[in-house]
Amino acid sequence: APVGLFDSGVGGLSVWREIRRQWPAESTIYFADQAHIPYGPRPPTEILRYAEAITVHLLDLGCKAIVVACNAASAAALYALRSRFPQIPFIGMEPAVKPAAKATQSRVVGVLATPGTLVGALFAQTAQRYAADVRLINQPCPGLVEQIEAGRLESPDTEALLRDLLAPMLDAGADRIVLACTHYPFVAPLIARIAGAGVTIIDPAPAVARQLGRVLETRTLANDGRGCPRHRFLSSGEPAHLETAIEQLLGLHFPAQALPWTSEL
Ligand code: DGN
Repeated sequence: APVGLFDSGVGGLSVWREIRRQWPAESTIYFADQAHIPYGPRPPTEILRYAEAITVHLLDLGCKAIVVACNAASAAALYALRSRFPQIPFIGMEPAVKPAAKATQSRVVGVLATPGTLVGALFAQTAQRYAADVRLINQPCPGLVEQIEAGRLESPDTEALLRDLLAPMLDAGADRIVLACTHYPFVAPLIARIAGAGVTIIDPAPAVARQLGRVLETRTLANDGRGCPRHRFLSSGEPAHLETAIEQLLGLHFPAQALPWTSEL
């Protein structure tokens, strides 16, 4: 059975890439809710409604576990999904403040996220745990998801936007930058260039993929490696857009299918 993943758009592909690297025997179904992107500015109740509908669909397609490959959706919906669908495990995104707080030398950590993630209870809990040890500079990044969806990873306007967004944390002496939105790893090279040597960027995708592996092992759901893994890509928006993104962001060619059902939500 496949592992299901979903995101508002192409960001979760940064998590998909890591899952495929760590667990090459697993089949996957990736759902991009591009009809409703961006999730960031939407109320949590609305995001939860989409997340539940997507979960029902992924269950219909036979998924054995679901990775909520979106920080905004994890913040808005993870606990509710776990209690509403107890029959399967959910793995969510958590801002990687812990490894950053452990490793920082300057005791200043920057966090980049969409506005919704930073005001959510999930983030408040995480932030509070480390508040005594490190100074967290939380930076909402309106507009950055849109640039990445449009494939503008290295363009001058994306660079200008990022320079503005990074200035406060760099001025404050941050030596760790946490990417708390799954879209952002695709601009990590640009962030690294702006931040310069001495600043480490932390992408939680490898840890999330490891966590998925532990969950599959514990529940004896891991694929035995027989048979050929299959990967499907679905979009509630424009499938051609998803195909182009897969090619541009991952250098892979996969067909994507349209799913019109979300227009009924
Ligand atoms: N990739 C989503 C996240 O990790 O939060 C982006 C949220 C959005 O759609 N703005």
